[in-house]
Amino acid sequence: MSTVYLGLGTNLGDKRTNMAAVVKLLTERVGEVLSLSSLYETQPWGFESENTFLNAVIILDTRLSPFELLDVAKQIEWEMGRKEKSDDSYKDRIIDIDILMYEDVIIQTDELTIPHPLMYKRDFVMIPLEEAAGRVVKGVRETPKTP
Ligand code: PH2
Ligand code: MG
Ligand code: MG
Repeated sequence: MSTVYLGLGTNLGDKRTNMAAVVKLLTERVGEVLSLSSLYETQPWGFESENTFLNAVIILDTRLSPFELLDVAKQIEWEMGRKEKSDDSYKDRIIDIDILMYEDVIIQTDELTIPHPLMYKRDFVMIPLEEAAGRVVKGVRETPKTP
């Protein structure tokens, strides 16, 4: 079993519904959820859009390899209706699933770079990551404190 940290983002359509759908599909196809951050409303970073984002970080245990996980993530994005071509420019999207970290694995290929090379620069990743990771101690699920 490997622990994987995923960044989730959506800024089109019913964003809360998109988040609920992606969490369900990840649970079914990737593995058990160890932790899920709150949903954060964020301004578009790195491009102009009138559509704000919802962002979150989810931590799961998985039996998938990093490249199997990448394929599953792309497949879920596709099934949820993400149709824009992936070129270098950022665009509005129904759902984005980014692999932030996978155990302590380092991968640098054209297809996949882990850890995610821009994660440290992005508050919309680091703030939910801190929240979600703070609840996971060596893969043991902890009950979040009630507010
Ligand atoms: N994703 C991007 C580019 N900019 N901005 C916000 N607020 N949230 C995102 O998830 C996001 C972004 C590229 O994937
Ligand atoms: Mg992204
Ligand atoms: Mg992406």
